[in-house]
Amino acid sequence: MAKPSVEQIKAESRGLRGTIGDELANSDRFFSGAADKLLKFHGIYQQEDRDARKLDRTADHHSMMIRTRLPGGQLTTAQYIAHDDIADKYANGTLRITTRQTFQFHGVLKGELRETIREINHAFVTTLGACGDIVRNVVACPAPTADPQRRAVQDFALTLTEAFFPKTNAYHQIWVDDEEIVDDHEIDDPLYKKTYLPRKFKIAIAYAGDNCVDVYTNDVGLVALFDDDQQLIGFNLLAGGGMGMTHNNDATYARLADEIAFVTPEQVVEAVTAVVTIHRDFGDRENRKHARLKYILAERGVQWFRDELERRVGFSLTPVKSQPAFAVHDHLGWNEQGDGRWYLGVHVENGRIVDRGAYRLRSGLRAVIERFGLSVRLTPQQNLLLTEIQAEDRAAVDALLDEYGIRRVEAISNARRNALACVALPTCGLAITEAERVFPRVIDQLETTLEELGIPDADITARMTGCPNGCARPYVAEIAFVGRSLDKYTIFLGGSPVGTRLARPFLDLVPLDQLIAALYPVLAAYRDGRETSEAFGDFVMRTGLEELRALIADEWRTLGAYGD
Ligand code: SRM
Ligand code: SF4
Repeated sequence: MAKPSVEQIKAESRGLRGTIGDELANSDRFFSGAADKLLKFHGIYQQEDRDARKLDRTADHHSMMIRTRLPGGQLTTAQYIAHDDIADKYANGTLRITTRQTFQFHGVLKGELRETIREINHAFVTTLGACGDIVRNVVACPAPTADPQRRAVQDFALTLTEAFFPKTNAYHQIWVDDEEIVDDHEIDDPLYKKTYLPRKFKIAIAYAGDNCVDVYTNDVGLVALFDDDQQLIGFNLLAGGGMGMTHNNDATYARLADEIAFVTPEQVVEAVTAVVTIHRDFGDRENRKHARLKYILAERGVQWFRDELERRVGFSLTPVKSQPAFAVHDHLGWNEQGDGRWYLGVHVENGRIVDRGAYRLRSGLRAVIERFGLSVRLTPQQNLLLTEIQAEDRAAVDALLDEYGIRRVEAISNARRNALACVALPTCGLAITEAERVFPRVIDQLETTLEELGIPDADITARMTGCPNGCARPYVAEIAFVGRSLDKYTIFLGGSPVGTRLARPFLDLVPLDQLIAALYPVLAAYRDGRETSEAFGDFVMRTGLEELRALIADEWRTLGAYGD
């Protein structure tokens, strides 16, 4: 019998129930294929430990990844501590900050899944809608601010989260309540209906002038605009961004969002809802690789999209307003909140909060958060902000972090500070190569090379992913290493330092241990040929990829240029 399609599974799921409840009660270590698809809507991915599988193919290595949903990356002290407790109690002893300001737990066993989700909910955090064909965690610039106008912008992350929350009671019945699981889902979700969206849908909110959220890579990006008196006037609405692509498949591609319209704060929820319904109604439900909103924009055109959007909202669309040029602030180090209090941005390499030898990041963060009762914000660069710190506590916070060997951002090179890598092996089922586990060593090599070239402070953004899906948003980086085949990567170059231009394929099939060596001549050319304060990505595009490729050692050039 043919396997049911995802569309069929959703349609027949009775409000995302499927067989999850029944299967939770059996003693199998994993869920069936159909339940597996629905679990994603509940924030759960069934995975296999690929290291363990390599060593022993006869044993079962299934476990679950759980993603909590944290709009704008915000957590209270108690919520952070609850996450930290769960990491030991049910998961693999680490917490993983994601590129969309959420936390992931890895290694949770099926038998403990219900307890885990229940404890997450007891901390007033949900996992519902963290994954699946639905609006995902809404990302927003995390910088805490006392300014009410700027805070209002961050509050839209919560407003939009509520607007797009799925209307099913299955989640609570299965995971949280002690009630019997009953199929009482007779009313279709008015927004998502029976089949939800054709694919995932992502929203990010940026302040004008700070693209720390990579706003152009989202299905919907909102850029908050202020007048001369710093009053919020509204948002430029962008649509149709996305990173995912497949090697050797030209029908798939990374795309930056188009600028669609300016909307006032009163119009923004209605406008974004209308965009979500355009995706719902026009997205491809046959081919999941072609189902993101970006393909609708690319194929039907911006004018068609604006007309359709205007038809669906109760107001006339206004053209986008001019906005200041973007920079990217990672919000690391000590910063003032504007109310006499401070926040401290702590660098977390590739988002993995773990104790390693003398570098006891996990214990140290817990200690400082508990001792000073701090709230936390996760950043889209996989870092963490400790917030609401009284001025008089700053020295004590520093001293406590020192005790745990936690490096201050000033001690970290720009190359490392800017780097992002996705999870990849051993948990990600789609990984072709390593990313998170090897990227620190690649950055070591990049640091050494930049030092040798006499430009140790070069402010270059490099990202790595274990496959072309783009989870660390590699295609907007100045340098991207994208997993291509066993231990080999495609190198992309030329994204803008502020996330407003896509990188282009440069070299293909470069082995992991040669990534930086292969780029050495390009980095040297940058040192010699850059204009004053010219960013690396801008230098690459001004010089031209062909000219730079001519500098590359023959052994890499003869491999052929990917995508040309
Ligand atoms: Fe992602 C799938 C991890 C951000 C594009 N992503 C996956 C899965 C769930 C693998 C799977 O489907 O089996 C990965 C789980 C790995 C693991 O073991 O934990 C995974 N994605 C991640 C995270 C954890 C990367 C990280 O290191 O931080 C990020 C979680 C975000 C969150 O909290 O919600 C993550 N993923 C992204 C981003 C970046 C973003 O959204 O800002 C992208 C590119 C933007 C976009 O969506 O276009 C992204 N992930 C994908 C895709 C490609 C989608 C496409 O349109 O083609 C897949 C594959 C899929 O969906 O079939 C994917
Ligand atoms: Fe997995 Fe690929 Fe995403 Fe990395 S980019 S987490 S390898 S799906």
